[in-house]
Amino acid sequence: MLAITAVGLFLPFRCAKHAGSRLTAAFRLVLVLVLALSGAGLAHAEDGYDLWLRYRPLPEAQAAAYRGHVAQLVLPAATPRQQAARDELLRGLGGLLGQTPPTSDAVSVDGAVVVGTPASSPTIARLRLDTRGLGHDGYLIRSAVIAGHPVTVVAAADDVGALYGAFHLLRLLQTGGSIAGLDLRETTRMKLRVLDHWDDLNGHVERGYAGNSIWGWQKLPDWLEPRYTDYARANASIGINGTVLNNVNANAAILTPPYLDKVKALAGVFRPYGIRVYLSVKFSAPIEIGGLKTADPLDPAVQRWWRAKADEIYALIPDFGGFLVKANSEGQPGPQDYGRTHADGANMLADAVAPHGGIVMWRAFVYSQANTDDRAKQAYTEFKPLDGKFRANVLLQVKNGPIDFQPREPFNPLFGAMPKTPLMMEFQVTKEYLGFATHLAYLGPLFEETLRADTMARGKGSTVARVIDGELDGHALTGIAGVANIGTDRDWSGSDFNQANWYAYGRLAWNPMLDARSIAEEWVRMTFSDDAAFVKPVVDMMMQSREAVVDYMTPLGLHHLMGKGHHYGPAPWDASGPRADWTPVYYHRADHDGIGFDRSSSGSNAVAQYAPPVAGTFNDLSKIPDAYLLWFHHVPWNYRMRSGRTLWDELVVHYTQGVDEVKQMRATWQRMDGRIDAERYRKAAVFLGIQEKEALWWRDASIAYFQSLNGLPLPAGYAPPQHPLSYYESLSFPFVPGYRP
Ligand code: GCW
Repeated sequence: MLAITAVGLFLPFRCAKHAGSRLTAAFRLVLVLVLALSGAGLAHAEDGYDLWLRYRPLPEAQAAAYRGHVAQLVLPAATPRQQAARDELLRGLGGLLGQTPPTSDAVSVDGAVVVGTPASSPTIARLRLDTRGLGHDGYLIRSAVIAGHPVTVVAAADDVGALYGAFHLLRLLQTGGSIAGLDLRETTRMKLRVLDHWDDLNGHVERGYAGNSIWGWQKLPDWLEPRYTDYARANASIGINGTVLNNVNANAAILTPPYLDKVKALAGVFRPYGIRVYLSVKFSAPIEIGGLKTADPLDPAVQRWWRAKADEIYALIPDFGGFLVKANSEGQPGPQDYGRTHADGANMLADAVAPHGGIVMWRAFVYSQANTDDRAKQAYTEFKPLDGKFRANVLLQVKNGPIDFQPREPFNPLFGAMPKTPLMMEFQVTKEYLGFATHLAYLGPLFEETLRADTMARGKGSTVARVIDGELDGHALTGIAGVANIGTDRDWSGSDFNQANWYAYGRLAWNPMLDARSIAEEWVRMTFSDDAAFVKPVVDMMMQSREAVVDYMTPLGLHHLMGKGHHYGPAPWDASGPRADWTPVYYHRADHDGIGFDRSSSGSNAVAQYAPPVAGTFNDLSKIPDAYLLWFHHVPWNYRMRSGRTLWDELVVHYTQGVDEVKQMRATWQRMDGRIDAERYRKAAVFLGIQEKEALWWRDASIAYFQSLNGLPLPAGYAPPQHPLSYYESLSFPFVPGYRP
């Protein structure tokens, strides 16, 4: 019965969209029964699993126009990587156009698609295309004529470039792009484009809101979930070429032989897709699993242990990527436990993997309870003096902002401050601080804002993007990491809209200069619908969504006001232990008279960590953008804002606006009912409802608390909080997902 109801509900949308026609009621009923009996309706439900690689049939007119351009596939399939490109094209073209083109060794018809490298494809070799300068990953897509036949050529210097080119060609078809007269050249400057999984060996995902870890450690190495291959396809489609399998709060067991066998099995699944595996390592592993008494990086026995461990790993996985390390931060062991520096620790590991071409990603997310200085300053204080002291195969992995993935932070002052060290960006794709799974918050604008921020370190135009892509200081080793939002949920990311953050991260990793709006557009067309009446309003809604979160959670530069530990919901009142720099009151510093963290030259002087022109702007109340005001300044509640309002009124306006923005998003989405499948429509609609409730909770709890300090009335026309402050303070959340106590 259930199946029949479900199929009956979904059909009108699916038919209207795919067949472009209305079916008679009788015919529909017959179809409902047939589908319900066969179960096919449910099997093909739009449950988000297919991500942006859905390859559903294009409208017939469009498909017909494309078919003439993809009448034959001329491509090698001698290696697993070539096979992957071939399989994807067959799957994609078959799905989009309703028929798979025949494959052949040579062009024999108009409209052939020729894919490969000069080494893999004699046809490509004969074209004598200039594939120099494409690197391993780059590719050309060109319209050409071969043996009198118009063809489309996807050429690269390396098989992985050809695979990326194949995905690009499919993207053109999925987004309604023209595939005539093509002359595209794509390269990337970002060498390492990595997803960091914060997955524990017991299946829990730290800050994961999409179910458990997708790695089935217990069944590995024997059982290879089909999902692993789909994961690799999705990543390859956006150019991600590395995956760190385990949490930076690492368990040393990952380095033991049974686990390394499992890692090897996963590496084997990912290899055809150009993805290398990396592991997070625990600095104390030589003690925990090596039987040594110390993990001192200058101890020869410790060095030998790591070298042997690296040799063991590379014997199993010759293309293993290297190590990611969180050391001396939030309770993790590290070189400072032995009076050594972060450089000593990183270099010891770098020496172990160097003979195999491996790298070390050493995290700069380091701050200490013992240090009473402003937490925002501590990473810079720690690492800036180490510039030039790291081995050539070490990257310093720096979070986008100086605190911790907040809805808005200024860029991290380390960008631009360490010219002799390759700095790797670390973004968070999982929404630890932006509403978990349910809030619709498209992170493209957040990523873009950071990448385009001008550090002014080497004069105007020294953007963060140019720091990390190596251009500014001439680094060839470059990288970017995103903390993954992937789990066992059928839709991978906890919501369909969260998939856009995975997608946007990958696209920006490939090219940090892409703009967030175009990426959103591409994603919407591939994921939901190419219908202009859907794409425009939904992209507008996505583009507005992150600012809405900033407004209802942490406007005007406020930050870190969430509940301790679980990070779900507001707790600006919290002043409890165990350490000050984990409490909201440390960050907002509000009292009866004013609010904000004074990081100006009269306060902690964190501004001085930025290049002088940037520091000058942040330090000066008349110049600082409103968005960063309370990050850098402590001001009275009656401080006069540019709008003419007092700071207090302005805060209330922003909080309220945040809630209103979510209401608008809901209204926009309601207008989309019927334009996409009912399953995904409904899920997003319900999630937006949750978001509205929680946005109001953030607003009301924040206003109630700050009002309890300043005793000021709300501006006219603004509703008081729904509940007294004591109600918000009484809420507790011991079981939220992703929590690490
Ligand atoms: O954002 C904080 C998280 C921790 C995380 C830490 C880090 C992996 O709350 O869960 O631990 O940052 O980035 O190391």
